[in-house]
Amino acid sequence: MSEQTLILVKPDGVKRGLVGEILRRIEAKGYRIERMRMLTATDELLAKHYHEHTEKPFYTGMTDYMKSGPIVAAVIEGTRVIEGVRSLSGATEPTAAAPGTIRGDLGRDWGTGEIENLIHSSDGEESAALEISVWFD
Ligand code: FUP
Repeated sequence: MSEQTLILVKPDGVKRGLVGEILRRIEAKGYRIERMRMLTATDELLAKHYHEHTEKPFYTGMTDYMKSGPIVAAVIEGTRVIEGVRSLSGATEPTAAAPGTIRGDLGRDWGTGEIENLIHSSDGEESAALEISVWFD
């Protein structure tokens, strides 16, 4: 049974010219881009998207980074795509993310105090459905 996940190429990915490379890895794996748009995130969209994190100490800095430039939002489709794109993305911290992953190969700590990790991908069926509705309502 095919499923869908939501990815965001974050502002660092767009600024560094990595939109093509990140989408290339997802497409090369065999998944299909079902919808895509470029936009600049707002506080309102981010509060819905990151509703689990709104009370965390890192929330303001993280959302400032997420609003710092355009992002690319896409719906990706395929069997077990949620798990598959999480695996392609790698661990949250790019310094520690395994080589071979998007974050591990293309990301690093830039000393800004924020985790600039290039890509967001939904972590489960429920969050995928919610996040698709946030960015493509
Ligand atoms: P991930 O599922 O890997 O995208 O990571 P989380 O959902 O745990 O966190 C979402 C985003 O919050 C991360 F991409 C980066 C940011 N974050 C921080 O800035 N500091 C933290 O301690 C944890 C997460």
